[in-house]
Amino acid sequence: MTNHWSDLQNTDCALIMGGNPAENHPISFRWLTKAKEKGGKIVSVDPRFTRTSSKADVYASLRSGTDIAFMGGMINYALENNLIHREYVAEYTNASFIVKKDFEFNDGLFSGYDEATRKYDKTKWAFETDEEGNPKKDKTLTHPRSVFQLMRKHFSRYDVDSVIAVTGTPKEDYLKVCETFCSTSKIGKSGTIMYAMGTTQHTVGTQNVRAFGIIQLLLGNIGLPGGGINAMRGESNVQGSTDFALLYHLLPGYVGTPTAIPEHATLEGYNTKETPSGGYWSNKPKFLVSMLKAWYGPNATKANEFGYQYLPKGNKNYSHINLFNAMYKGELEGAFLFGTNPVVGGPNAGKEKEALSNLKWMVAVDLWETETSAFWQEEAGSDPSKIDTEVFLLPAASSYEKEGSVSNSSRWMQYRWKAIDPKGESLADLEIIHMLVKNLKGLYKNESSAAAKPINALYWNFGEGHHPDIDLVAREINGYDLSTGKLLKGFGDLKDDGTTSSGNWIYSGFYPEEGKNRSKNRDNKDTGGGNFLNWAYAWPANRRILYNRASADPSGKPWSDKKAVIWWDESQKKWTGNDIPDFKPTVAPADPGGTNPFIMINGGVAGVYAPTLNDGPFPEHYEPFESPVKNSFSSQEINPAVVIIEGEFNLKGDSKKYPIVGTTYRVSEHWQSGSMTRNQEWLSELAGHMYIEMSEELAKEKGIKNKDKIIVSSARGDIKAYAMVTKRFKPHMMNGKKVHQVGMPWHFGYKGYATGDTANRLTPHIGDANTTIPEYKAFLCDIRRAD
Ligand SMILES: Nc1nc2c(c(=O)[nH]1)N[C@H]1C(S)=C(S)[C@@H](COP(=O)(O)OP(=O)(O)OC[C@H]3O[C@@H](n4cnc5c(=O)[nH]c(N)nc54)[C@H](O)[C@@H]3O)O[C@H]1N2
Ligand SMILES: Nc1nc2c(c(=O)[nH]1)N[C@H]1C(S)=C(S)[C@@H](COP(=O)(O)OP(=O)(O)OC[C@H]3O[C@@H](n4cnc5c(=O)[nH]c(N)nc54)[C@H](O)[C@@H]3O)O[C@H]1N2
Ligand SMILES: [Mo]
Repeated sequence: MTNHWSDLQNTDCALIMGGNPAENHPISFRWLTKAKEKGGKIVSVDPRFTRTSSKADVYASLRSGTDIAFMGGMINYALENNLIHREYVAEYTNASFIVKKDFEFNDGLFSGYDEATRKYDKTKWAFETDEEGNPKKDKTLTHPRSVFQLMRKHFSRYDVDSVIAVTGTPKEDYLKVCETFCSTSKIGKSGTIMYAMGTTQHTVGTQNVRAFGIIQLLLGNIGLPGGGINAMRGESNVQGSTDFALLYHLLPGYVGTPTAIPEHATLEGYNTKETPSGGYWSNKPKFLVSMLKAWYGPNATKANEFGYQYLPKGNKNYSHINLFNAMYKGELEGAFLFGTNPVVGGPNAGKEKEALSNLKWMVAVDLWETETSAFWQEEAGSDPSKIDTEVFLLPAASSYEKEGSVSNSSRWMQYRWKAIDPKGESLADLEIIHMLVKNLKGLYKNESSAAAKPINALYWNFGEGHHPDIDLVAREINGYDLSTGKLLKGFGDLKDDGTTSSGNWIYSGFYPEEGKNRSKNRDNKDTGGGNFLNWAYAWPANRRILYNRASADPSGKPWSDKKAVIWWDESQKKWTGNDIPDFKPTVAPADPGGTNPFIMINGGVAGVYAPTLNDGPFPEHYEPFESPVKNSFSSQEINPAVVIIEGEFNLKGDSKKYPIVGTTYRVSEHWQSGSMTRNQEWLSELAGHMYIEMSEELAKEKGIKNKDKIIVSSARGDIKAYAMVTKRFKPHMMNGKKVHQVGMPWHFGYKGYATGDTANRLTPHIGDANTTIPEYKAFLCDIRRAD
């Protein structure tokens, strides 16, 4: 989130699209209700009329997978009706930058496309630069090759009629959404966009979010209270886990992992290649070296590049779908599954289950025996005599049985104390890792092989015995001044010469020498503007609203007093306000850095044009991997930059055989793959069986009645479920063609009290062009009665 949960109370309009927070993020509604009391509006855009939609002032339906068309139309609407904050756009975004003549867009393709590799040469999208290498600008935004004019041209194709012919949204609903949300372009108003998996789980997921970014910048909504782009995160600590390198291509604090390219062969080479000349990332070498000092301690020296060579340098994409593809092909020997149940939660789950049987060994660490750790059993539909995988199940302690911090969507690191002792032999994940490391170090201590070196070098100083000292872990994350042994004040003090350490630079400052672990802060007094600065610790630097410099004009005066966050106080000659300023606060507004509110980005302004993405600098509508209609915006059917995994892992359905759009979602009563809720009697009673939700019109066409047993099929398989016939789905009209959509929860499996077939046996094994997140939200299927 750029903003945070309690800031939602400040919004004049919340556009909730690709998320259903009333069920999945219910705390948000505490703050949205306050916003509504003050006259704020809620807009819900979802293929299904959800519990969120039922609380909205405006609801619009769309066919799954058409969000870029929907948002492209809104961008066009804002530009054509001059509903933009022009000064903000000219000063704080790259709309004024001039793009080189090499940039072109033609029939769905940007310049630089290579069909054989399905990749773009992004140098074709570069900016014109002056002698010093800075982009040339035209702040009048009239230059024909300014980003602003190219954007206007690109989105002019998204006129209302072309858009609704693709999305299937009723015209009056569509116009009402555009009008309501674009009204936040007025000075003194702010609008927020709240999204989650309905946005990201698509082959165009990243560009869906980009479209949100563009509209929010045009409306001048980023950096303001009640504004921003707010990704509602999922699992309670998923924010924390991505901050701490859950993703295969990142080290802690979003520093990219070194890869097998020649430039990354040395630390110096890596730093030269990966450090931009401007923006806050120009400090990257300080973050990386301090992290290496935390990992390898005295074994990280200038002479050995601070242990840089201990880091693995692969060149493979090991995101979820690629990892399972590699497993399926027998490329992996073993796997540790810490708290994950892919036999229910993974795309094309039937095949992911088969992939597990190609492992020699598997360790599952979980509270329960899940469909995944039991994948080899007969109950799971497997033949145990044919499976050689050796499976270990280690019992894990639940969140109430251990202490530690979780970071929520607001970037708040919040400490939680243990409520009860763990049951039986179960241990905290941290204890399991601690024992594993100690044992590995013991095993390798007399070896000097390449594999042994990083294990021997690893500095693991969290206490002896089975129980690590969690306070020492917390201090290591914050980091030390190694010359004095004192804890650091923050990431501003990090150095690249080996004299500081920090396990994760973005968290540096949460545990300063003076005072205590600030994630334990629990003062619930509103410190101004709904920011609660003394509750928990928000990274970075306890800052609550990112890019808050953009809430004031270039001279440092808030665009409006109603939406003030920080401002330049001329009498005191300093920046002041309700939040920690998001730029170098010591300088006057006119000084260098003082007017560049997007400090992470080289150049200091936000990108309405993004020449770094894999699939183009502007979002463009493409159909999902499986779609019932032809793309009416160009002759490119699917995102041209998507990597297609060939073979039986990724069978593609034909729209003649599978004419219905399918989507998957969550319900309040269940949690994820269901282990945490299907094992609870009371929750199982509330939502006891797998079901498929469909419109009355579709049920009638198929001769299906409410509660009938039906079969849902896709190119990947068949599942059984109960029919739930509702008014919440309606067929969409696309260019005169009627297209039906069905939806289903993905929480079910055969274990526990509430059982049912697994929705993911239907979903395809394909992912977004930038992140490879699977396309769980739009695929093709068909339904029929089971008898
Ligand atoms: N009760 C409960 N709460 C949860 C979870 C849970 O399992 N149970 N899981 C947590 C996790 S890990 C996550 S990631 C979050 C996810 O939170 P959400 O993203 O809110 O979860 P979903 O219900 O999967 O999807 C949201 C909505 O997207 C809609 N949708 C489907 N296709 C499209 C589309 O193409 N465009 C648009 N605009 N909308 C579409 C669906 O109809 C659905 O209402 O929830 C978290 N909260
Ligand atoms: N079709 C479809 N599929 C989806 C999605 C969708 O929208 N549609 N959403 C996707 C999303 S957003 C997500 S996040 C994934 C989630 O996919 P998974 O992470 O595989 O699903 P979970 O059920 O959250 O798995 C968590 C497991 O961790 C265990 N657990 C709970 N607490 C602890 C603990 O403290 N320690 C350990 N070691 N284990 C613990 C639980 O018992 C459970 O078995 O699913 C994805 N799959
Ligand atoms: Mo998630």
